[in-house]
Amino acid sequence: MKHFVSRHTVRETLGMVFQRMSVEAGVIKCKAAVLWEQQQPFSIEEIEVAPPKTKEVRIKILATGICRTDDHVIKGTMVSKFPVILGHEATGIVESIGEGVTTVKPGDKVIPLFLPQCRECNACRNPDGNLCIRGDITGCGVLSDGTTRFTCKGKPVHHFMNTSTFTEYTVVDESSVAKIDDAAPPEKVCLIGCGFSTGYGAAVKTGKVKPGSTCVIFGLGGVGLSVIMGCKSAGASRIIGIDLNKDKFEKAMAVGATECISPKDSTKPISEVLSEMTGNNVGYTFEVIGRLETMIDALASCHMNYGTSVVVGAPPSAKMLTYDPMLLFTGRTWKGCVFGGLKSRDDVPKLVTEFLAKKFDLDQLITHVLPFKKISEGFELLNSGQSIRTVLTF
Ligand code: CND
Ligand code: ZN
Repeated sequence: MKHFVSRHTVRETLGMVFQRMSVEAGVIKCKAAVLWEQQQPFSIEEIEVAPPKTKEVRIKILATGICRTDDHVIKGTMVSKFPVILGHEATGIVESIGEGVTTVKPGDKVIPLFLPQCRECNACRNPDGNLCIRGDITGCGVLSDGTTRFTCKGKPVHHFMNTSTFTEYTVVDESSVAKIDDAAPPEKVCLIGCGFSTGYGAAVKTGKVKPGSTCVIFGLGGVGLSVIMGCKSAGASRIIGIDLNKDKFEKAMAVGATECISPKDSTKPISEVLSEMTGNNVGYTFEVIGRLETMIDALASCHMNYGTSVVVGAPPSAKMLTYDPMLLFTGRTWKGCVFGGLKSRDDVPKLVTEFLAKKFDLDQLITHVLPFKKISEGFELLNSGQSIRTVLTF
């Protein structure tokens, strides 16, 4: 009997040691959509996610939206290192935290932030700035210590824009995560992680749209529709949506556009069409596509003297613009913004609270909800012009 007890105790003790080791090692094996190379389909792989290092947070993803920016990497119009885990518009739960993390704890509902807010750099300290120095807009694909937390088949896999949400678990810097209200529905508020905030902020914060003004939005995808919602909430009296795909018009009208046109409907330049439609009174234009030609069209379409044009669409990498400087000489303002000019850690929780208070509706933007493993179907829906936002759930 004594012998049995002691053997049992040894086994128990060993079990406890192994358990402690696995907690200390802390590597999580889970599924992720890995993009091994550009122009290739996603491959759902088992990956290892290392534990969060100092000032890092490991997050279990609950829902993630598909944004055109992810597709820019697949197509090669946005620079990235490969292999990579894309995705930057999500909701999750904090699984564990690294040393020194004070602003979130395990169990918190959070939104990962593709634009961090360190609260220390010049952009963070300036009331008008938001492009935190810790952001990865050049596509390094690593966390702040220069390494990645993802491994697949023995190879390191890169991060994407500090977030990487097409995975069951991710690791982000503490400056790239915002705690949100626990009551927020994950499959909806994930859009506050990119599409909604980018568009809405571009109108209210960057464009500073004035009540009674006329606004024109080039591109009626998830971000463009969110610009419309921002223009409407700022009190614009005329909101004109522009898209080549007329199927987008119905949704645009439903979220606040007063009329919609296709550039194909006239042989005249779109700036002339808009000038005629409005009696030469377009106050604000927004380019929400990511094409050089439409950036110039949008600039030329706002009033030559007091108009403001905002570049929201992600510019194709390594491409240059040539334009007539007279467009600016006469007084137009030309701006751009990342994440709608918003300060991510401050503004994301506020927008979630406003959503819960029904100040705006995200349902209009979500056309499809699919299980995570159907990610490729989600991208097909985007590329065939059928979806606004597809949300993947885990
Ligand atoms: P999505 O592709 O859903 O929408 C673009 C819309 O533009 C579609 O409805 C197209 O039919 C339409 N379109 C395409 N070409 C033309 C054209 N020549 N003339 C008129 N309409 C056209 O994209 P999204 O809404 O997800 O994103 C829009 C852009 O915003 C995209 O470039 C994305 O990368 C960028 C973006 C920027 C930021 C930021 O922080 N600035 C954040 N997220 C996305
Ligand atoms: Zn995005």
